[in-house]
Amino acid sequence: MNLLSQKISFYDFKPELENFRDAVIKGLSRGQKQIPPKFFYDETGSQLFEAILEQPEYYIPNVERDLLQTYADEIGRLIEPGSVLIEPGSGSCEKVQLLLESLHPSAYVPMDISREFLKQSACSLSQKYPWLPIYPACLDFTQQMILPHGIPHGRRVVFIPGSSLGNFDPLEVQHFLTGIHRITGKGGGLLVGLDRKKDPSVLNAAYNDAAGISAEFNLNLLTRINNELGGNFDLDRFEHRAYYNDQRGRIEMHLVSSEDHDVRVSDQDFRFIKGEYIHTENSYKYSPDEFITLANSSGFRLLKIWSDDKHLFSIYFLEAS
Ligand code: AVI
Repeated sequence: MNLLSQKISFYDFKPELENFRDAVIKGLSRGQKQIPPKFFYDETGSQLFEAILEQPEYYIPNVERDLLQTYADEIGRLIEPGSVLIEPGSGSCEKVQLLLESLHPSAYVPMDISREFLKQSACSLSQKYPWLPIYPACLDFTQQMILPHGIPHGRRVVFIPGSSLGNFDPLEVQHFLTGIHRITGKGGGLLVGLDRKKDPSVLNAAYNDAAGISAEFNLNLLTRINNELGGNFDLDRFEHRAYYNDQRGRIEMHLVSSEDHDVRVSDQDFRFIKGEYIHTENSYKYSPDEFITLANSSGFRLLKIWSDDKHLFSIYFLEAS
C-alpha cells in the first residue's frame, strides 16, 4: 500500500501484462487470424476511442449519461448510502461522478490495469470529492478479482458502465460475474450499463461513423504493430469492416486484406489472401431477458432496470443472491 494523499490508499497488485508480441504472433498464426481488442489502447488508440465517444452515430455515452443523470437519486436510494463502490476498468472515473453525490458511498475502489492513468484519475477525483476515501487498485480485473485490504465494511456494489461487458463473450461474462459475486458476497450489488439489440442499421452506423474515426481506431492496431513490433503492414492494403452479426448477436470488427500479399512481423511472415481478415473485436448486444438470464446463472437477481424511450440502452441493478 502506498498513500498518495490522506484519502487515497493505492494498492498495486502488479498485474502481468500480456506480452503484445506473443499475442500478435499467436493471433496471426491461427486459421482465423485474430488479435484481442485490449491491444487497441495504446496512446493513439485511447485518444481515438475518446473521439469515437464524441461521434453522433455512437449513441452509447449520451444515452447512458442521460439515464444516470435522470435516475441518480433512485439508484442512490436502492444502493443505500455508506456502500463501498467498486469499478473494474474505471479509466478516467468520469461516469461514477454522475452518481457520487446521490450514492454517497463510504469508499470508492477504482480498478485499472494502467497504473499512471489510475493514479492520475484517483488524484483528480479526490480533489473534487475530498470527503470520499479512495482505494485505487492496479490490477487486470479479467485475471484477478480481489479487493484492497482495509476498505470499510458496508454493502459492496460493483459498477460496470459503458457496455464494457459487451466486449467479452457470454461465457466470459458469466465467469466474470461469478468472480464479482465472490467479492460482493450475498446481498452485494451490481450496477451494469449495457447496449441492447436493436435495428441493425443503428448498430452498423455506430461502428462505421461518417467521420471515419472507428476505421482509424481499428487500423491503428496495425500501426501499433508496425511501431512496436517492427511490422511492415501496409495500411492501404487493409480495410475497416464492422457489421452486426445477427446470428451471434454482436458487432464484429475486422481488418480485411484487399489483395494477396505477405506481411512481416518480428521476423515472421504471414500470408494474407484477398478478402481474408483479422478479427479484432466483438461487441455483444443483449435484450434485457438475455442479460437477466445470464446474470441469474451467475447468482444475481434483477432488482430494477432503467431504459431510454427508444430502447437503445439499459442500466440494470442486480443483487447477489
Ligand atoms: C469499449 N467498448 C464498450 C466499445 C464497444 O462499443 O464495444 C469499444 C468500441 N469499439 C468500436 N467502437 C467502440
